[in-house]
Amino acid sequence: MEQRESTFQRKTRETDITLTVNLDGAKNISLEIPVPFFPHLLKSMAFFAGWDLNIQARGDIEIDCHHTVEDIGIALGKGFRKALEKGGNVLRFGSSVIPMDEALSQAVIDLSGRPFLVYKPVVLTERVGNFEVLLIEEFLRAMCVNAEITLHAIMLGGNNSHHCLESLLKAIGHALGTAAQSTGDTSVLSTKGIL
Ligand SMILES: [Mn+2]
Repeated sequence: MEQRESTFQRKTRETDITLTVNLDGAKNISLEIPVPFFPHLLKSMAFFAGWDLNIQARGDIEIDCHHTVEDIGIALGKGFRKALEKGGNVLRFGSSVIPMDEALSQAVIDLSGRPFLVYKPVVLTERVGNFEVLLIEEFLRAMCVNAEITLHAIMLGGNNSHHCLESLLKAIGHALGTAAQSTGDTSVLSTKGIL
């Protein structure tokens, strides 16, 4: 089977992003992203997905971090889809419930080809450090739309915003890793015969 790895580059007036993702990696993760806290979340997700992930990003963060975070979502979604399509059939569904101390989050994924995000946060602080928490929804939507996946990202409880976000991104990573597991056979897991 071909390596399920892809590189995606995107340069606009707002951001300049180069991303490489390997779905069957060894958890080699290298992130150069000029946004506080966000790389911590991405690293958690990539680690539990079992990916290699390299991202080099620059962006107009003097305006705010919105463009950079959203565009990383676009790049990661497109990179994921491209890598996935190099492989054979996959388990398609993945779900995970992951705690971090008092926080508990659930992620349910269908690599359906139909982009859809359901995001249900608990009440969170406006920021974690200097990271604007609202941006996580922008990131997840951009990733889902460009990866063409359905994602239900649900926080079941928690008080500490750092814990809530980190448990959610770990759950998403874990569920993505499961859903993208190769089945090693030729049967497509759809009653339609195609995803
Ligand atoms: Mn942490």
